[in-house]
Amino acid sequence: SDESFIAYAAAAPNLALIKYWGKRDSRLVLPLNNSISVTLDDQLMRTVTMATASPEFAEDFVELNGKPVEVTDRMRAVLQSLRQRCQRGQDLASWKVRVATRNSFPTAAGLASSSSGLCAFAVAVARLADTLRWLSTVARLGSGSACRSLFAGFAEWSAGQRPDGVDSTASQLASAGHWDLRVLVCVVGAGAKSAPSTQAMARTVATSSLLPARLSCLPDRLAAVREAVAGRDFASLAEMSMRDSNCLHAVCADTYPPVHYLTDASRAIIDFVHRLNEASGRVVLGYTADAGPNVCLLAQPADVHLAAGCLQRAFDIGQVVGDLGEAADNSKVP
Ligand code: 2P0
Repeated sequence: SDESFIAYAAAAPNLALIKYWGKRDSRLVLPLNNSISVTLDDQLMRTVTMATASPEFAEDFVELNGKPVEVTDRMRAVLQSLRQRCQRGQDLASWKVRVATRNSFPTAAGLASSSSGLCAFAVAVARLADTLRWLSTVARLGSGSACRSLFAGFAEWSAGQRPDGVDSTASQLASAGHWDLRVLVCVVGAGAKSAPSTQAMARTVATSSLLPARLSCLPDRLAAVREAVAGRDFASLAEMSMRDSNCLHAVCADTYPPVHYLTDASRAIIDFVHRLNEASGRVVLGYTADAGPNVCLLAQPADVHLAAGCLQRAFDIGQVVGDLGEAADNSKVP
């Protein structure tokens, strides 16, 4: 109809180098700790979203890759917060919205689809409502990690201190062009992840006695990552990322009942990275893994060829690393 509004948005997944794991407020999606991520190049992995508002729609409706999906409470929270802030007048604020979204990569396989998915959702609907203020807060309501995907390059999400969460926002640490890094996504399993991260992290907060130890060492680790980014210190960035990934999965194992994301195949890649670095006498690769079995490797551009060759010799590619160089993404971090 002539009266409808339409808006588009695109976002790329981000890879957490210092992980977000645990909330202090689940309704407002307020985290226990700051996290730092790097947003992947959107040429290789991205979510594209179209949002439409019309007085003719009876219900809010969301589809992912062409199929209708449940409109979750988190999506409703994003829609509600934007309806309240809508700059286009009372009509649009009461109209129902249709959101069509498409990922260029596997959904829910631990490849951070929630970060780009809910980021693009928030941006598209914010454009409909014609209000880009408070975008970080709105994206966060959709999914915590989504607020980091608002930025290219390196981003830090500050936990904040206020109970209402207005200071729990993301900001850019360094632009996309600041540092040319590469990420090799080792696709170990493309199936759905074993435990949804929202539930798993709630269980960690409720049961893990190692979580406080993790939180107490994070300020130093965050400072080291900020410094490594500012000074383009690859060895330090890679070491901090590997340590934080190991720490996250240790806390997951300490959760009761335990949460297991890594598989033997994931661990074989992790052990391989340490052997390669030791044999090379320097840090050639770093790794980091999220709420799924896939392992992301960090490398400097000059080492990508060497690393890919060693990986291919070390593993049965079809079984362990997917099709490295084909199905697996060799994403250039902007
Ligand atoms: C991260 N993860 O920092 C961490 C590391 C997974 C492991 O953010 O409940 O889907 O929607 O805020 O953002 C995944 O958690 O969780 C995540 P919600 P989200 O990237």
